[in-house]
Amino acid sequence: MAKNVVVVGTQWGDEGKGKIVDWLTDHASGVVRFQGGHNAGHTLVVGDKVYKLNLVPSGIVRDGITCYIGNGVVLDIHHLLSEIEQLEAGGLQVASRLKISPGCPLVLPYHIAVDRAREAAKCADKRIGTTGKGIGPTFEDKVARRALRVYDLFYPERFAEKLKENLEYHNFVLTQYLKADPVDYETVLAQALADAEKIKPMVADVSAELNAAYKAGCNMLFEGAQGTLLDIDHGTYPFVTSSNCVAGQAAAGAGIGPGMLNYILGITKAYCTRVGGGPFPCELDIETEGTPGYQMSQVGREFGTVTGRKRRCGWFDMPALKRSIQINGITGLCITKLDVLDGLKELKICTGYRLNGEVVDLLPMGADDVAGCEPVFETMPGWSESTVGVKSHAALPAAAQAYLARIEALCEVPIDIVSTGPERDETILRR
Ligand code: 2SA
Ligand code: MG
Repeated sequence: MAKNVVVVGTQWGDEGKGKIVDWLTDHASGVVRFQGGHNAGHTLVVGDKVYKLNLVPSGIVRDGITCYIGNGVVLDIHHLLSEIEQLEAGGLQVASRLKISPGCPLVLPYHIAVDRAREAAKCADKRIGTTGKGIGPTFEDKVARRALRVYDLFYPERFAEKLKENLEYHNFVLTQYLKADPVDYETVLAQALADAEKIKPMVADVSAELNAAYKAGCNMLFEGAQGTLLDIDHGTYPFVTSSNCVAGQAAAGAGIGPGMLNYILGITKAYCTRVGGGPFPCELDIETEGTPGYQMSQVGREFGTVTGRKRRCGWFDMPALKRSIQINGITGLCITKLDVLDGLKELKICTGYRLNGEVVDLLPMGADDVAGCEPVFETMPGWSESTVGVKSHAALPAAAQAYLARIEALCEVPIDIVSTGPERDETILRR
């Protein structure tokens, strides 16, 4: 039987999922995206080339891997086409290896306009800090049952009619409610229909193909985007993205049964980052030179892949990880960017929060309670040696081994993989 692996971020995204998905492709025939959209930014380093992917699954950088975009992804086809064009200009074969579900809701220019106008209309502390890619408004359309989906593109008259209706609604919101400019119908229609012709050859029954591949014994990787704590249901609501980022979504967002998900790999950075608004209990100052937060930000190159924004940084947050393990049913963890902590005198692990006079060890639900959490820290010695590119557990400094062991003991899930650099071979497989 095939073994399907789901790779999810256990924090607020940018845990380094792309690199691990790439590393695991040696044992897979396909990589599947099942949620999010082009708000995702996955960075891959292959030799002297750096690839930044938004919609195309990370498997594309390796020959022979088929890539799937499942129905759970909201699709800006114009963005997808330019991403494909760029990757192909760099010498990769993309279009012939990419399969797109006809059920993906379309991100259209008015979603982007609404997303941006809505953020601009909010006062600073209420802003979600979205990527401005129209993700929220597209998922709203999906749930409101008015979204245009990929298959609509292939019936131009029907598409034109549905688009008109949709745009009337969105232009009303834009002009009357958000006091922003309307979006032009003819421009959107012409662009969408022109793009439709180009993506048509890539549209396939992803659900049927994945089911057939499973029966044929082909291993698939399900590549999560963003992170568990940005999940629309379980994250720090309302400071979340608009899709389910948890492992269970791999089934619904690709059109397979949950029994076909055999191993859930949780990617966890050795510290925490968050980009955008919302509560972040273990947050550190990242601006003052010489501080741990500054080191995380600079050495970790913590800047948004999509927006270039500085990511906020903080100490390892165990109550958040424990919640994440619970929601995803994590089988094993992969700790990434351990090397970023090299040289810090001491390290802190948040083991619980003080909340309303009690100490809790699980992230509470919703942004308001999370904002009220005061972290309780445990301090451990750091290490002075470099761990960059270390390839075996035994070669890690004793203090780094102790840090990993403490994380493992607190969360009660095995750390199966440790990543010590962006390159594929800078990885320790522990089991
Ligand atoms: P949105 O655009 O509606 O999904 O934004 C809602 C919140 O979700 C956060 N979000 C992300 N957080 C981390 N990484 C993401 N991808 C890019 C990256 C982000 C970037 O890989 O660096 O470039 O800024 C991502 N996508 C969405 C977002 O910050 C909001 O808090
Ligand atoms: Mg990212």
